[in-house]
Amino acid sequence: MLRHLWWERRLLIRIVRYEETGVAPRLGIVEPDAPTAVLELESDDAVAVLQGDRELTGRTIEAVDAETLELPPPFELLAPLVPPETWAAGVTYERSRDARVDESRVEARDVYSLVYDAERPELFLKDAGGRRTVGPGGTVGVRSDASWTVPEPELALVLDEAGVLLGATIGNDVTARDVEGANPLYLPQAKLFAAACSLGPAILIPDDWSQPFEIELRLLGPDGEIVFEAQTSTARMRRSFEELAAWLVRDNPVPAGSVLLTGTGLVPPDGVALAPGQQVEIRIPGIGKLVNPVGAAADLFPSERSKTHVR
Ligand code: DO4
Ligand code: MG
Repeated sequence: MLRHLWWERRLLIRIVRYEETGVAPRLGIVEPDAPTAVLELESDDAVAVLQGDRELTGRTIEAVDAETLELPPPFELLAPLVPPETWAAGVTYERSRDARVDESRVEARDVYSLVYDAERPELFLKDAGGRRTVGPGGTVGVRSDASWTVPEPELALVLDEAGVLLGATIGNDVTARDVEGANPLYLPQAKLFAAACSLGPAILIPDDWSQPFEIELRLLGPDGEIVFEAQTSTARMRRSFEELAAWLVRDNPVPAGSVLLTGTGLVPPDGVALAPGQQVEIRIPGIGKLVNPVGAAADLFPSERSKTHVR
């Protein structure tokens, strides 16, 4: 099933964004039949490209790897777009509900069970203007006042202003679970800090949104040892992508090109916490592999990480 999905999805269009030293970022299409060939696009407007503006310049760049889509120097792969807003859905998988109930240190644990079953989903703002977001290879952050930070591998939807699904990429909703567990009102502090979000490596334009996506997580230690690995499928989500997008844009002027993370179904065991020196790898067959080292959030303010900031 997995291989079948991969085969079907590899023939679909994927969009990447990259820069060449000293030149403004460009967009490219990964050649469906040759998954390391990046065909440069005339347009630098990701929404227009997702909506069909796909004129090519004629230049091709060979990626180093078909999954990470890493590019050779002087090119650098960036997050596939700079979302004006990045939103996230929460508690869309049973695994996420159970983990949050367990982590809660106050008598508010019911909120997670209630929202899992409710008609209205949990939706929260994760970032604006890409200020807290890094792309492929960028370092994701761990806040200094948290002791239990985890990666949250999620399918990320790119939306137009009406909430129509334009494409899908990989997102990491990095979360300070001890901050979240201390009190649900601390959610913005548990979720928003320097480099708390990662997107990439490509935006896939699926031809059938009803097909589930497999999501694989691997957390590697400083010597490359596997600290944790697991996989899930969006088939385990309690809500559909369209349902989440419709709730998000209801009476809410979300700009085109905004991203909606769809929730995590992969939660590491309680003893596992992100730490500088580790590396997070998230793979979604058909989209690619998003790889990010882990560092201290305090060192990752936009001015200090201009190379990795989504820009
Ligand atoms: O309610 C807290 C956030 C949940 C979340 O981010 C998730 O389920 O992915
Ligand atoms: Mg999440």
